Amino acid sequence: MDVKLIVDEVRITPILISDPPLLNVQGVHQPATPRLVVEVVTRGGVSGLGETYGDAVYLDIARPLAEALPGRSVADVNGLFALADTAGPASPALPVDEGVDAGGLRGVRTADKLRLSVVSAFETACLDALGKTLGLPVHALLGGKVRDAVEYSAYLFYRWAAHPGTDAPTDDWGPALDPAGIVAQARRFDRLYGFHSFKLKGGVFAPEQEIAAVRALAEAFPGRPLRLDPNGAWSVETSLAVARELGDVLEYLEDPASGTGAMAEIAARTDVPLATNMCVTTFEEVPEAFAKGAVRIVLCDHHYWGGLHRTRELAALCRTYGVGLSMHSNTHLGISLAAMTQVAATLPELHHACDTHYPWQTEDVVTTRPVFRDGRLAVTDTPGLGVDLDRAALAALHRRWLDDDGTLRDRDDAAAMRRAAPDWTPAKW
Ligand code: GKR
Ligand code: MG
Repeated sequence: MDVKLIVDEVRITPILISDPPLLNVQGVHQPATPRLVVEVVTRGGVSGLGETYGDAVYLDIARPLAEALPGRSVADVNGLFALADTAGPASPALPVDEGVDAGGLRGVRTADKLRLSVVSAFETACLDALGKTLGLPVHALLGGKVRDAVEYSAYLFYRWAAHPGTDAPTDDWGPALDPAGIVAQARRFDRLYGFHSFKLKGGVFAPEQEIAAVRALAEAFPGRPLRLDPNGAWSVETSLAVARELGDVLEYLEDPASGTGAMAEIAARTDVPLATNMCVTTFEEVPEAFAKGAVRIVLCDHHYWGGLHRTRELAALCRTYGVGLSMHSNTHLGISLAAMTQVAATLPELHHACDTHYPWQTEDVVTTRPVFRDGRLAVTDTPGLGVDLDRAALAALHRRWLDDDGTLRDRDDAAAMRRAAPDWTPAKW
C-alpha cells in the first residue's frame, strides 16, 4: 500500500448552518440545520472533505467510523461499508424501520440508510484526498466526466420572511405565500443564477392554491420545465386531479402520494411522469417500484444512496430499466455541492436538471462559493473535489452547534412550526 494514501487522522465536525423559514408538508425549516463535515488526513499530508446530515443519529455512526479509519487507505472506499458495519454505533441503538423520515422527507428511515448516509461523507472525503494525491479530479476517479457543466433547477419554496419568535438572522428574500410571491421568487432565481427549470415545494397549501402557483409560473416562463413536489401529501384521487390540471405544463410530478402502491396506482391512470425521492430511496425498494411502473424518474442523492460510486450503480439500474434520473437535494453546503456536481458530470443518463437547496444558504465552510451561470455549474478539473476548507467558518459554525441547547441539533420541521403555531398538524389532501 502506498504509504502516502494511508489515513493518519479523521476529524468530524458537527455544525449548525443558518436556514431560512422554508415551508413544507412537515412544517418549517428551523433557523439552523445540523450538518456534519468529515475531514480525512493522509500520511502524505493531504486532507479530503465530505459532508452529510448532522443530526445525533448520524453522529453516533460517524464517531466510531472515524476512529476505525486511520491505518486504512483512502483508495479502499469499497471497504468503508464493512468498516461502518463492524465499527457500529457506540450508542444509542439505531432506530430501525421507524417509519418515514420526518425531518428529511426522504422516505423510509432504516438503520441501513442512516449508515449509508454517513459512509457517503467518508467516501467523498477519501475520494477527495485520493484525487488530490494523484492530481486527478473526483470525476476522473469515477470514470471521467461526460459533460463540462451540470444543470441545476431553481428550488422554489413557500416561505415566511423571517423565523417567528426568534432573533435568528433573516435574508432579504421576503415572504412567498401565494402565486405572485412564487413567481417573484422564480424571477429572482432566474435573474441571479439563470436557472431554466423550476421546482416548487408543495404540500403546504391546498392543492388548488399550488395548482394556481404552477399555472402562474407557466404563464411567466412559457415552455420552461416545471415540477411540483408535495412530499406525498396527497391521496391518489387528489394526485390525479392535480395531474389533470397541470399535465400540459409539468416536466414531472414528484411524490404526489406516499408509498409505492399509491404511486403505481397514479402512474397507471395518468400520462404525467412521476418522479420520486421518497418511495425509491434504497436498492431494496427498486424491484417492486420498477416492476409496478410506479415511477418514471428516480432522484438520486449520493448522501443516502451510500456515496458517489453507489449513485453510479443506481444510474446503471435506471438505464437498464428505462427509468429516468434526476438529483435530489436537501439543505447542504459547498462540499456536498461539489460532490453532487462531480458525480452528476459522470452520468450520461442525467437528463433532468439537478435539485439544489444551495442558493438558500447564506453560510458556507468552503473558501470560494460556486457560481451558477445560466443555471449551470462548471465541472472543475482541479484535483479532488476542487474546494478548500474555510477553517474559521467551520470553527464558528461548530461553536454555534456547541452553544445550542439541543433545540436545533436535530432537524425537526414540525417542532419548528409548532413553536409558531402550537396546534399545527401536517395536512393531507
Ligand atoms: O428541505 O423542505 C425541504 C425539502 O422538502 C427536503 O427536505 C426534501 O427532502 O427537497 C426534498 C425533496 O425533494 O423531497
Ligand atoms: Mg422530493
